Amino acid sequence: MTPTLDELRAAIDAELEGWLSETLQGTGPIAEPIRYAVLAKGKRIRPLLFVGAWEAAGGVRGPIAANGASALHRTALGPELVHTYSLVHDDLPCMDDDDLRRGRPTVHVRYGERAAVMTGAALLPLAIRAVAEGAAGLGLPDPVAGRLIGILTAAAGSDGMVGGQLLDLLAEKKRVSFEALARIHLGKTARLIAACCTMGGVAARAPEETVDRLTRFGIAIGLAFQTVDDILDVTGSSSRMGKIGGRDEALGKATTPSILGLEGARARAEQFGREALGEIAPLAEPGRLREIGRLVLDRDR
Ligand code: GRG
Repeated sequence: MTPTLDELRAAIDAELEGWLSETLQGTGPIAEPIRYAVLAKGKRIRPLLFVGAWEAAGGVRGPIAANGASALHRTALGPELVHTYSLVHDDLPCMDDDDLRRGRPTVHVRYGERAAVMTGAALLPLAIRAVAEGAAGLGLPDPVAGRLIGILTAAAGSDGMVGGQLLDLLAEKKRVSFEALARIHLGKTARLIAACCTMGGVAARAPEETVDRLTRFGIAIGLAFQTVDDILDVTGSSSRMGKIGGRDEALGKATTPSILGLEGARARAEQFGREALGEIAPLAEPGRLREIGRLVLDRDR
């Protein structure tokens, strides 16, 4: 029986908890803020997308070893750990300076700035380790494991998330064109989300045409995700979101609602959603990705 989305999220949470406990044993005081950051209540959209893409690419129909599910979920931890690092650093006073995240004080508020910088730095190599271990558990040949790590690190780096974050900071309090905003969203958010989808296809050993479809799905759903994030920053409830709303306006950020208005932004998110769903329609098992796509568009946190 295919697990429901909630069951899959619970399995990913269990893998996170179990793997971190094992991996951080004996690492000293850095273990506590790492666990605090990672085990907070995140939506786990990125690991869900990885598993959804693997299913969509036909991975679910292939032979899975007895410990295959755990290995699959371990590989899925890679993008979640990169994402958590980005949240910890994004919240720092020198970045967006936020006090609340995932419903509780941010890592620098709870443990201090030095610990928060080191927590983020430690999460990145942990992410690579999770993917390497997961790929080995799935029995993937070394070049495929290397490709998975290459996809994740490219999306996280100067040409992806870090580069996008810098563009985002440089654009504060400036007039920004819609095209420039799309570049920021692509870099800071959509590249990592797309990497989850590409990695799912690669881990399933899918044909390149399928992997390309999953990447295009991921880019479109990533752009939808950031557009909805911008909308929620204006309309969402802080207690529901677990972070303070209205920060974009306070920081003078360019956002989709600030350029297109709320209705225009909603229409844009739906358009990205349609583009995304069109990409996966021909795939073997697109059901899970469709469900996650709807969740991205309809979310209130
Ligand atoms: C400081 C070296 C250095 C690098 C900075 C901070 C950073 C790299 C990048 C920031 C990228 C970023 C935080 C983009 C925003 C993406 C976004 C909308 C995050 C919220 O994701 P959710 O809603 O969060 O999935 P949960 O908590 O559910 O996991």
